[in-house]
Amino acid sequence: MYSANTSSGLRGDYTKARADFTVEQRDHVYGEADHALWRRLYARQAQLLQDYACREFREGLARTDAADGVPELDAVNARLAAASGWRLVAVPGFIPDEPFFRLLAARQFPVTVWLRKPEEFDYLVEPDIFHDFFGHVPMLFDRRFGDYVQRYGEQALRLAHLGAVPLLARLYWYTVEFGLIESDEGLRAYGAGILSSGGETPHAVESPAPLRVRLEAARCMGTAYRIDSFQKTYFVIRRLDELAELMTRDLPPLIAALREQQALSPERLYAGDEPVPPRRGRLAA
Ligand code: HBI
Ligand code: FE
Repeated sequence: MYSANTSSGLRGDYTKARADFTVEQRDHVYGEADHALWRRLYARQAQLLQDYACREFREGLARTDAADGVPELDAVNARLAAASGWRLVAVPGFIPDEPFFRLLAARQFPVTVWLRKPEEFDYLVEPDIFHDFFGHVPMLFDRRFGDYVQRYGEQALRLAHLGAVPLLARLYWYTVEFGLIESDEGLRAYGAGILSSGGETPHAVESPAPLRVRLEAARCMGTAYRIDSFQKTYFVIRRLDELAELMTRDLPPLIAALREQQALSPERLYAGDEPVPPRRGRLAA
């Protein structure tokens, strides 16, 4: 059952949400058409992943056991808790920053309950359960990645009074959503925004069009991002441990310096950048 909340401008039913913005997933009914659409979305992405997703994502996805229909979060929670201590909670859709960070800091990942419509197969603006679950949950099985996301939530709460949220949001965007990793299998994606998108998956890894640079905290937090097109710059890590390490750095001085600075453009390189070449593949020039 879909209902729109028009006062917030967000899609989803926020009327039954608790103070922490969580809801009961079982109050949302998925029909056979939803399950069929899920299976189509899953099949398309799962086939791309073999070539484009990092090993940890592929292994995590297998452990979700969600190929056959819209998953029940509690069924996955038993396995996820044992693997990494994370727990999935249902939310009506996009939630405000502070409750979002509180959930992450408590190792609870918010998953939107509603699924897109068939005509939105390739693209939608707000996160739905396919993006949130298929895109984000596999990596949460990895303890190193899970530690990063939890610490991100903790630091965002701690540093919000310094005006850090827009800067940290860029880091989240360019890692959790659009991150690439150069592993023993070559360049691969781990970001949920990439791996839940049929078009952006090959683009991010193989297209000669976007820029790719080695992840550096200040460079990444200083760079503006696009929400209406494929990314113009991707940041590349070498090891998943790098991410949690970023969150143990002394961030307040970095935040103070960056707040004074104009946003960097995602459409050009800057002095000191270490460029990373695309992987040779179907999209190579
Ligand atoms: N809420 N459900 C949901 N999903 C998100 O990814 C999300 C959110 N609220 C805030 C938010 N993301 C971002 O603005 C923060 O990362 C800054
Ligand atoms: Fe996301």
